[in-house]
Amino acid sequence: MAKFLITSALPYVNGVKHLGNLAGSLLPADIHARFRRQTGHEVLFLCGTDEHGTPTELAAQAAGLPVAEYCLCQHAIQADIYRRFGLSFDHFSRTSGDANRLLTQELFRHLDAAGYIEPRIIRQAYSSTDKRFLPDRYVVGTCPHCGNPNARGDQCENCTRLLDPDDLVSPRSAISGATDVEFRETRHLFLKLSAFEGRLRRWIETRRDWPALVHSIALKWLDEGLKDRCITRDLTWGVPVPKPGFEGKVFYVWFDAPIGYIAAAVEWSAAASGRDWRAWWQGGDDVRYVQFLAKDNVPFHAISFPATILGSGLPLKLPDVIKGFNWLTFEGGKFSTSGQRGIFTDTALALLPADSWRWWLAANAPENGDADFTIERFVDGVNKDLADTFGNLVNRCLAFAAARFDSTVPEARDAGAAEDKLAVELGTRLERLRGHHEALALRKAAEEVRSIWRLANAYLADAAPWTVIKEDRGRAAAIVSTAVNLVRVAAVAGWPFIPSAAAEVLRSLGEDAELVPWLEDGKEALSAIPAGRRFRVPSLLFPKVAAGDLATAACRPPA
Ligand code: B3M
Ligand code: ZN
Repeated sequence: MAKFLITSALPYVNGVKHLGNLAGSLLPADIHARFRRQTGHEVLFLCGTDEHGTPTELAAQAAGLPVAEYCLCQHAIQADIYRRFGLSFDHFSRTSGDANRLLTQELFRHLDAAGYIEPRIIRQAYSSTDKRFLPDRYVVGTCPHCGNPNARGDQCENCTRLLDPDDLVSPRSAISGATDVEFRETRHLFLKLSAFEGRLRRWIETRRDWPALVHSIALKWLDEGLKDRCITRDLTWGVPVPKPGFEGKVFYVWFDAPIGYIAAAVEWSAAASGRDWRAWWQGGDDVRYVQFLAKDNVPFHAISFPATILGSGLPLKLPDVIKGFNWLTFEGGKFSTSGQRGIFTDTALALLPADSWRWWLAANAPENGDADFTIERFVDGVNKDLADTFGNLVNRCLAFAAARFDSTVPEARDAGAAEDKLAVELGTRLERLRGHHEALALRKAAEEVRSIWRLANAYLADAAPWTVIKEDRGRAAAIVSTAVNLVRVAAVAGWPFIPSAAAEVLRSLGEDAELVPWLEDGKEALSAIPAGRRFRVPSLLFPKVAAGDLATAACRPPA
């Protein structure tokens, strides 16, 4: 059975992330990790905070803290939020840790020895007002490709193109706003990306199972021709460049950040005996590596990180699938961290259970196009799916069963045609659900879960045990037994999406809520809980939400 190495893009450490960040990598990765564990696969699910680079330095500066202290504290805040969101990482790492420093330097040495690193003199933005070089995000200006007036020195968020600071029109300092930006000569190291064009093209062209979005972004890059990339910076915070003549410089954040995926496995491995990171990162075809990330991260994952790995000559895995996401927008506009626009993960948790957010964001994931979050659609969606469908099934069924069958699963001797038909239908749906998960089709998987919940409700409504029991207690017992099993099926199928509510339901049924094995067969699924098992009715799982409850959701003090 294949092992699954799963990574989510590493969120920048610079402040609490918004729901768009959750929806576009962290959450889908968690849902897939949970599904694979459910189906009996060995899973290593890794993530961590991306702590280097100018965004971090700028944020630390704004917070008035030394950057290392700022990172330590912000890492802890994010780790806690993700734990409360039920993100089941095997390890949540930090790119500023020793493991990543050592690995980054090692990969660099291999690349250098293989001739893929070249020193070049470049012109770097320098501000006399600030008395310093202004790499990457320290300089902002107008994008030469799309005209976005707030493009950053490393990338335009609007058109996703990677930039060099001197591509910007009318550059200005992000620190002081100074426009006295001049370009001074400084010596830096370049990764010869152009040398990998052929190999990357052959590799990417065979990846027919990648989402079209990812495939086309990667191919567009290749079609435009790969430019060698400067991988060092005139900064002090970062991984030091281990090469004479480059003392005092550090690697560019996008050089060391993806190496953080490997470093996370190294740390995970070191934390307990019997773990070997090599069995994952140097594994053969028995390991499938799936990456989850937003579309602006695709070039780094499909082009520059693979080039780093290929060029190092080390036997490290390339991703088997890159699952890229579009944008989640907020009430018709952009979620924005800098503008503090939208709903942020900490606020979300203070307002509603994690599962409510998880469900809606997965069911409406920006998978095949951008998706818009509105309070109205959110409230409508979670009320219908979680309160009226899943929650109603659990409560209606278990409350009736508890009252009329003494909180004990009855015998199902009088099951008949209705249950046979249900079993067939359920079997088909479970198989479809599995297929959607395997295809990383998140929205379709959520849709199928919803259909299973609806099927269960429809069965209960049609079979009407509350009427039948007046004349035929045996038949009512069969219906109730089936329905209690359906509640279990609803929880097991929903578990990757709403893990804590599902676990609560399973516990109330006397089931193991830690290990939630997949259901293979409809008939078996309907008779899994033995007659005589005691159960309890869980307290209300999803109270109805009113738009007014969320009135404060998007209120954030300006950053
Ligand atoms: N921190 C970018 C982002 O959150 C970045 C991902 C790194 S993955 C190695 O958009
Ligand atoms: Zn642009």
